[in-house]
Order: sequence, then C-alpha cells, then structure tokens
Amino acid sequence: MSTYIIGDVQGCFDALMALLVKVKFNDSKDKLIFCGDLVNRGGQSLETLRWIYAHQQNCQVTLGNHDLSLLAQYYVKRLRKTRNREFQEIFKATDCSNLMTWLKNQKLLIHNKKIKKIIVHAGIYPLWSLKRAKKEAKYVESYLRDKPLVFFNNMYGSKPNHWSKSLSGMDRARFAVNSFTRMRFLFKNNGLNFKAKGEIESFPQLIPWFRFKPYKKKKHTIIIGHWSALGLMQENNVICLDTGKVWGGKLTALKISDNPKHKQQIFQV
Ligand SMILES: [Mn+2]
Repeated sequence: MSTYIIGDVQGCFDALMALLVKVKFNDSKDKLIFCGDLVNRGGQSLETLRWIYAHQQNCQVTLGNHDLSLLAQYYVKRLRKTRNREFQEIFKATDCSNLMTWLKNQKLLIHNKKIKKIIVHAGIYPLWSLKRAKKEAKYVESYLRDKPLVFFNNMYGSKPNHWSKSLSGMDRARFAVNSFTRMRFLFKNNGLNFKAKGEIESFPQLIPWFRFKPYKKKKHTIIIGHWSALGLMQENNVICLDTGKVWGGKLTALKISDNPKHKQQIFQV
C-alpha cells in the first residue's frame, strides 16, 4: 500500500487522472491525501469533486481557500458570483447538495501518524504548538459541521491577524481558517499578512511562515499546497506540493510507501 499526497488540483481533472495513471494508483489499497484547493479556475471542478466523492474510501482532503469559497457561495447566496461559471455548474448539478455536505465535513489539518506527516493547505501558524494547531483546526471543523451558515456569513475578513488565547467565536475561527488556508507571510510583530503573494524575495520586510520559527527539530513533516510561486520546495521540515498546474505548471504527487525502507518519490504531470 502507498499513500500519495497531491498538490492543488484546482479543477484540473484531466491532469489528476493522468497523475493517477502515472503513479499506478490502485483503488483497492492505495490512499490519496489532497492538500486542498480541489476546485476553481481549471475548468473541471465538478468532475474533480465527483471523482473524489466517489472514491472517498481512498481519499482524505484538507480544505483550501478555494474550496471554502465554493462552500461559502453555496451556503450564502449573496456571496455568489455569477461570472464564476465553474461554480455555477456545481450549484446546478443534481448531486450538488451531497457534494457540498461531504466537502464541508473535510478537515483543516490531517495528522497521519503512520507516515509522520501533517497536511494543511497553507501552513501552521508558527507560534502554535502542534497540539494547539490541532485544537484550532477542530474548532473550525466543528463550526463547518454544525453551524455552516454562521461560519460562512462571517468567514471573510483578515482580522484579527494576531493570535491570542482570548479570541473566541468567529474571531477565533477566522484567525484559524485564515492561517490554515491563506497564510504565506508574517510581519515581524507576529501578525499575519494576507496581501503579499508571489516570490519570497519580493518581500524582504516580511517573513514566510515556515521561516518565522523554523520547525527544524520537529519529528513530523508539514506538507502544504497554496503557494505555487514556491514550486516544489522542501525547507527544513516543510514540503510545498503546489506546482501550479492551473497556471501552466505541473500537478505533483508525493508517494510515501508503507515500507519505511522505500524512499519518498515525486511524480508530476
Ligand atoms: Mn490556496
């Protein structure tokens, strides 16, 4: 058995299928873990969701900002943008409500102890312990599961951008969802910056989250998507798998065998 961790698909369904052929995915034994951003911009978001939904026994998903944007527009009609044809196609589909109910029950953070990997879409707020990160992920997941309308009516916004244990309710949930799904850079004062995107070198005054307080001594590897400008990257214990298929780049899978003697392998289409 092998586990494949897959970068941002963003509706590039043909590429996903080609990647699974390339890795010789076997649905009777292999597992797939998606880093999030399953949908948007690639043109085949509905096909992507349907396939993963149909193979949910094999698949685990961490939600990305585009997945949450889709869910927000599904649950809160005033947020719908008619020009997003890809999302409109999903909303008109007869299986839409099954797909959306399934999607909103996915995770913000997956910790697979067997393969010693943590998978999140954008990152883990660097001043959090792993225990704290798991607690905050669960906090958001419980909102999504139990109070999706409250959550999506109040999800948008970049404040608070400073963490405090005293945050509560949607302020706490918004800080967590923003750090798990949108974070790239921090200000030197610990605050999250949501405006900067692109190459690290373009923002010398900001610090990429994974350099803020590097996870050098941690036993687990953190695997992310979201930041296609990084490309396929490993720095300390962080691996980025968003290689920007939707922008003309590649779709990437990291293969981790059950047999610890086997090396990790990268596959791309
Ligand atoms: Mn993203």
